[in-house]
Parts: sequence; structure tokens; C-alpha cells
Amino acid sequence: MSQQILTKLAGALALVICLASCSTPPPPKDLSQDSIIPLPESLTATGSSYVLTNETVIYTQKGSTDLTPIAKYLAEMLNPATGFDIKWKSVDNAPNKGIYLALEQSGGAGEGYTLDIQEKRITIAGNSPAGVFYGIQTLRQLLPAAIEKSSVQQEAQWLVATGKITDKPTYGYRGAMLDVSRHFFSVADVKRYIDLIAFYKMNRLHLHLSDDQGWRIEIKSWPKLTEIGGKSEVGGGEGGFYTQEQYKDIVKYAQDRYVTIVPEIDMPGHTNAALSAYPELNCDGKATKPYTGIEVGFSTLCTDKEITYQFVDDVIRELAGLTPGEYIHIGGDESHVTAMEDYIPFIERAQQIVTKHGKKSMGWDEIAHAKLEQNTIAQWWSKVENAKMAVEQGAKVLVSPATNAYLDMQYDSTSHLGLHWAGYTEVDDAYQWDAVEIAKGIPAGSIIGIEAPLWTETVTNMDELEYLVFPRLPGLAEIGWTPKQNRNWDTYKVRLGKQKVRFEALEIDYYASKRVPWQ
Ligand code: TNX
Repeated sequence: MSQQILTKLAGALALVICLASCSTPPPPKDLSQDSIIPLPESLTATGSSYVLTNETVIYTQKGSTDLTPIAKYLAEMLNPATGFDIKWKSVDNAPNKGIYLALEQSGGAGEGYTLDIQEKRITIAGNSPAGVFYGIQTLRQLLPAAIEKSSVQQEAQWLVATGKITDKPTYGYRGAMLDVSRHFFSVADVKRYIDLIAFYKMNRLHLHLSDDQGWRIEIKSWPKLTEIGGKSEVGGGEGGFYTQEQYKDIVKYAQDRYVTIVPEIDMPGHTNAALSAYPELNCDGKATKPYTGIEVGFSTLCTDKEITYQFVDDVIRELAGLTPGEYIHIGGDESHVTAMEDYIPFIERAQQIVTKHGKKSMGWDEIAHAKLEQNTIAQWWSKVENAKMAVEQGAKVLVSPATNAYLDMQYDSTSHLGLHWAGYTEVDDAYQWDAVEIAKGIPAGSIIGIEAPLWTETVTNMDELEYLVFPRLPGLAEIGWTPKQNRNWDTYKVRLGKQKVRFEALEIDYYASKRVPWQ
């Protein structure tokens, strides 16, 4: 073909493309009608749309190397369902089209962001890379739900309503906990859980790595913990454990999604798996039998044997070496067969060991009976008096009351999974509370945030996990993110009802509570 013909063809093609897109303005969309959870601080709709196309480029501000992996993450989020091949590159100045990721000039450690959607350009400016990541999570919720699918979708147009969102979280600690001891969950399962919590802007995953029923993390200096202690679980299943390499992989995957892993080794109670692997940790020197039931409070490390502290030291040392996060959770709950005069010095020594290995301690609220170190966090789950005792010692509190924040509580008496020792927790009960209000007598300044634990006595796989976690988790995420005065069940339930299409696109097996107007 001659050069002339080629030029003519190119011109004609450009005209056709322009007729299709240049002349027809994108259909208007109303940002104020979109469902965003957690609810952003402020939102202004400008009544038009941005259209995502194969020509869209993700630009990152030059010099902000932290933004490159986020741009890649965004492209990998957008490409599968759209079938586009969206690329990313760094630029010196803000472009006039495409998606621009930047750090606010003021810069800072905060997790806030602004999301400015105009017809030609979307700008996500974070106070920090985490803020940019959260701006992206908001953008996901503004795109058609089909964006979440892993195969190419025939969506008419990938529109985003125009307008401006300014947003930041109330609490720095917005957590979920997963018990991988009662039933083991694979690395892939944990990664999916990380993706799901990060979608709702949660930033901590507390992994309950040991309990009576199973020990789930490889400890090289005490190999039988996993060789023996890892082989059981509730109901007699095969159990399992994470090798140190697998654990590091989980930590990295979480880090890439701005989630910090908080590992827990529960002690001195909830230790049957360790006691079954190493007879010397028992006061009578005899190994216990593996345990597959769901009772609590019957096991204890022998607190007056020196070998116990060697064990704790080795475990914490290895775990601290694998964990970049600042906290190691030492458990401390329900040690019913440890005398208080043994429990107190044990918790004090365990804290010292954590400090020695460069970390700070977290523990369930009972640890407040011991003398707490300056930086220790007490996790209030049961007795508010314990949380108060912690605060009187100058410690801070993580709020996760079993009555409202426990994802393993049944919704109602017809729930086929879960427990109900703390009562039933319908979707509205899980939403309608506030950390400061519920923690009576605890000053707001002593609260670092909230956490939603999922204990897995009755939960054996991801479908079951999702049934208990959804749709309560988005509400708990909103309690951690959105200030109390902006939260309201009547408007929240409408937003939640609109998330149905997203749950479906993400293949989440949610509980379709009758209290939510599903759309
Ligand atoms: C109490 S919550 C426990 C766990 C159980 C849970 C079941 C806490 C600190 N201890 O050992 O799994 O109840 O809901």
C-alpha cells in the first residue's frame, strides 16, 4: 500500500473514532447516588462522567517511587474485566487526561486522600501511598460492579461519575482477626481475606496462629510444634501450618495492600497444641493428647519452669524476625487453669521478651491484671473493667467487644454457622455502635481503633467464612473509618443493599439479611 493511501485510511479511521466518541458526551452519572463504604468524609457531585477506555493511562508523579506498585495494582485491577491493556508511567507534571496518582504536597503519614473525578481526568492525591491506595478502593466502588470480575465483561461503558471526594479515617487501627487455629485456612484463603478487608479500607489483619486445636506457624527451633501440633483441628481434620516462607509471602501480600499482619501466639492458656508436641512444657512432663473439641480454658504452659520461657523466647524471636509490623499479640485470654499468681508474672515476662525482640505487645483484656509495659495494647473483648485497668496503667485499648464486633456470633437463631454465647448479632447490631460510646469510662484518646475477630470453631472453609463475615464486615470497617456523626443505619443499609452486585461480582457468599434492602 502506498504511503498516500495509508495516510488517507488513518484519517478516515480517526474520523470514525471521533464520531463515536468525540461528538457524544459521556452520559451523566450522579456521584451522590453511588454506594461507598466506608462513607467518605465529604463528597460533591458534578453530574457528569469520566469514561475509562483502552487509551486510559495511569500516570504517577515523578519521584514518588512508592506509587509505581500502586499504579501496577490499579492496572491489574482494571484490565481483566475491561479487557483493556491499561499501562502506567511516571510524569513530571499533572497530565490533562487519564488517571493521575500523586502525593499531596503537604505530604504526611496520614491515610487520607482526595479523589477528583473530571470528565477527562481522575486525580487521586494521597497524604501518603496508603492514602492513594484508599482512593483507589473508592474508585473501585464507583466503577460498574462488573469491574471486579476476572474475565472480560461486555459492559456498555466503564463510567465513573464526576465530582470530588475528600476522605480520611477516624482510627489508625482498623482490623480484622482470623483464627487459623481452630480450622486451618490456606495461604490463598488468607490472601483472599486480605483483599476483602482492604477493599473496605481495613489495615490490620490479626492472625490467631496458635490455640488448643492447632499450631500454625513453623518455628525452626521447635519443629514439633508444627510436626505434631500442626496436624490437628476442630472436628479431627488434617490441620496444617504456614512455613516461614509462606508466612513471609502472606506478610508481603498484605503489605502491598497496606495491611499489617499482627501475629498472635496465645499463652499461657489456649496452648494444648504446643503441650501435645513438647512434654517438657507441661508441669507433669507428659505430653497432652491433641484436642479437636471446642471447649476453652483447660490448658496452660507450666509457668514456673525455665524451659517455658526459653520456648516463649525462641518463638517470639523467630516470629519477630518474620514480622515487620510493630506488634506481636501474646494472647493471655481465658487462662482458667493458670493461678492468678502464676498468670501475672508470666504475662510480665512475655511482654519483656517481646520488647527484647524489638516489638510491642498486644494481649486480650485479661492481661491488664499484670503490670503492663508502656506500649502494650489491651484488646477489650470481654470485661470493660479490664480495659479500664489497662488505661489506668497508661496502656491503650483496641476495641472489639464480643457483643458487637465478633464475626463468629450468629445473626439469629436460624443461622446455620457460628456461636451465640455473646448473643445474636444481626447486621444492624454489628453496625450501630461506636467505639468511644460502647467503651464506657475509657477516654477517647486511649482508643487506638477497632477490630472484628472471626473465631473459626464452626467455620471450615471460605464459603462459610464469607457467610459470617459478609455483610457485617463493611459496617465494622465503616465504624473504624467514618466519624460517628456521619453514620446512620437508615442510610447505611441503602448503601449496603447496593453492594450486592459487588458481593456477587467478587463471588462473596454473603448472608442476605432481611434487614437490608438488597438491590
Ligand atoms: C472466646 S474471644 C475466645 C476464643 C473463642 C471465642 C469464640 C477470646 C479472647 N477468646 O477462644 O474462640 O470466644 O467466640
